[in-house]
Amino acid sequence: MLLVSLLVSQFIISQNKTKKPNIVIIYVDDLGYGDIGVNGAIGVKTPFVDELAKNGLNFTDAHSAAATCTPSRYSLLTGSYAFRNNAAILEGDAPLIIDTTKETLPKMLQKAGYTTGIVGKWHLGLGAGKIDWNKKIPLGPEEVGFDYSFLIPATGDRVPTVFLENQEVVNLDKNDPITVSYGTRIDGYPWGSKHPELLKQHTDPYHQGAVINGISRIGYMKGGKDALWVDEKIPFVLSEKATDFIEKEKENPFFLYFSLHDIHQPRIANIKFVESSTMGPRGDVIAQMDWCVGEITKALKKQNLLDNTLIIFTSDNGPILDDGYLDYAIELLGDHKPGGKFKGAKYSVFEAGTRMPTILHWPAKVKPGKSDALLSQVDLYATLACLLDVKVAKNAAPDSENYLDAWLGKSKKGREFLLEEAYTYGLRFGKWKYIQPKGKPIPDWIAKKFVDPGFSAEIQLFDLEKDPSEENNIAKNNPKIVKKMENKLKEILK
Ligand code: NG6
Ligand code: CA
Repeated sequence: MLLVSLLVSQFIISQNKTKKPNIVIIYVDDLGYGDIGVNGAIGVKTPFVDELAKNGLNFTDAHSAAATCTPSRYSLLTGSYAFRNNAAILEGDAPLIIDTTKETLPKMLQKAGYTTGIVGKWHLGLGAGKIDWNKKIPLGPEEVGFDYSFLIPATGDRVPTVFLENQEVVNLDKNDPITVSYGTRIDGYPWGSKHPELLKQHTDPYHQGAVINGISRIGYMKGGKDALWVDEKIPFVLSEKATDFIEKEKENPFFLYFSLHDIHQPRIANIKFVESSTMGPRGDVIAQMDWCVGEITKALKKQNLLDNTLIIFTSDNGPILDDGYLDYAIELLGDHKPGGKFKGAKYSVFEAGTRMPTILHWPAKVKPGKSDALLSQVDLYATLACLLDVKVAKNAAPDSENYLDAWLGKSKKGREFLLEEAYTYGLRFGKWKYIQPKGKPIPDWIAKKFVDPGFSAEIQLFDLEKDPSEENNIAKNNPKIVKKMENKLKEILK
């Protein structure tokens, strides 16, 4: 009897060891390299994220594919550079930009036996033309490879401000249909431009459309009153949906893409987090984001799944202080450095635009530590396919390369060259950083954000080992490196 139970328990242990790991990507919005405790945050504490770093691998040179949201997310899910599809920040009523005939990261994982779910920000477009928000939307996460979806359709600062569950508006009263408009003003919710007295936060002129929950947005909207989200409750709603998914799928290997609204604007923290930092709303929503991370790790622990779940914690693009809402992020910053020692921000080709806080946590297989391997999120597709021994479909993921050993900390060797997409291109080659010249004037709406996008009529080259903050352009002294990188960039872009 003893022998039998011993054998059974051995069998269970060995089964657990070979069991496919669950995969959770925690994708924070606009979080900078320096915005987490382990990377030097000042003025806000991130204990749950720091705990992941303590028991996982903290990467110091891992990148989102681009310096803005839609392009980065496109690359993450398709393994393809955004420029191939002209992917740029989308309005809230834009059609789906992912080709549904091709394999994607979630479809590859479905092939490997995973149940797939997305909870949170989508921002990759929906439907094929004009969206009817009052019916099930025909093209979206389901067609891209997600078995379950609970979405913020675009951004917190764009209409419609409603959640979609499996591509249907949650809590929609059919007698109060939703109309959305970008460009043409429509009657419905009052406009911020006309009614500043309704606002919790003032904004620049670009964010003065529909006022909903005291916040003016980009775009205009009518109807759907019962379906409107309450900004202050978003972190709770999303965390609950994500933990419900974990609980429901606990028996199967699952993939959860937990795509937080924080710390994107409007940064409207729940009262639970107000003044939890010394940096005002931007710091408070970092604390709020950290709490959401804790909800996920607690849910995994509760199901006894934390050990064999591969969590990747990262962000879609660099930090931004003023993105249009007046929440005093600049004034209250103190000594905190959102991009760490790196120059740049969201929208910028300098390092902070794409160098992301990145932690991989998988206690069953990965030893804690730090890695300076040069890595890109575009490679997660091929890397996870290799981990699971799945073949990437022939016409899919043209830019995704397998760096499994580097992602698991067995090697420090990542990419030889790495593309950084912004409003111009950056290319990394070891310690070298090349920036493609762009003589055009800085677009007005970026210039107003106190962000340097990195435009210059001249070629820029930096030695990041000596000059991590990209201050000294040494292109003229290094013609051979410049030529090599120019050629490589041409080859990538052709
Ligand atoms: C910009 C918006 C900004 C923000 C950003 C998307 C203007 C002037 N600014 O176009 O408010 O929504 O798009 O951010 O419209 S991202 O993180 O999703 O890329
Ligand atoms: Ca973003």
